[in-house]
Amino acid sequence: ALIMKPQVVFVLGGPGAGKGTQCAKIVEVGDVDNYSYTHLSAGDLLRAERNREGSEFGQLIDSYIKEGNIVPVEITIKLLRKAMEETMQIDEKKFRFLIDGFPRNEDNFKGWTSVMDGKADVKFVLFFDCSNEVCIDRCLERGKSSGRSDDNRESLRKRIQTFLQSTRPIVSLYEKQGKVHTVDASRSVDEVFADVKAILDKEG
Ligand code: UP5
Ligand code: MG
Repeated sequence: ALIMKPQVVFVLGGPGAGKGTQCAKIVEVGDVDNYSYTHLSAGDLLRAERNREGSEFGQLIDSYIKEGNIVPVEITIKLLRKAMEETMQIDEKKFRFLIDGFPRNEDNFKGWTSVMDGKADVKFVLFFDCSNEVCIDRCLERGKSSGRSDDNRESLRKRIQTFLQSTRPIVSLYEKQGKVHTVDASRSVDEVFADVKAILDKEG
């Protein structure tokens, strides 16, 4: 069978901007409206690898996440590639991916380019723009029940700093390529999704 080249949308935004929430909604409407995306959260994949018995990277991932630092790209790319390949093996029509929370810095960007250039197409970037205050409030609120080791004030301070210093420049880089759709993510889930849906209706 002809294996399609993965079509990728990178989903970026600060901690708590709503990347995961909006990706879940995109997947939900997928069948009805014809864009059937598979959601891959780089953070979720890293947390699963951290928790996997026998993982050689467990300790490293754990400390990086707590400190709000960005895990070396070799590890993240390996997990993303594996997830994409497994998805397409099960169903070859599932070649559209929302890659949530990646690439977060230059190391990620260069790693993706060197490994995936020609193997996957980056269609565009969905950027959820949200003030630091709103981001922090949402994560602290979620922290009451999320069990996430980084939903506390100290980790959040570092996550925000990492976002501004390392991830924002990557968004700018894609902006220069005309590939970014920015959405005001400080509004309600449904208001944000209305914009997201309009973008997807246009871009496919
Ligand atoms: N919520 C969502 N939308 C809302 C809205 N419009 N109005 C009101 N509330 C809203 O949402 C966060 C919370 O806000 C939820 O409680 C939600 O109900 C509510 P969510 O959709 O989870 O936001 P999201 O942007 O996904 O936030 P998340 O915390 O997942 O973002 P991060 O980017 O910080 O976390 P991620 O899991 O991507 O990464 C975690 C860590 O992993 C990183 O800090 C890093 O250490 C590591 N990492 C890497 O090293 N490399 C990678 O490539 C990826 C991650
Ligand atoms: Mg998330």
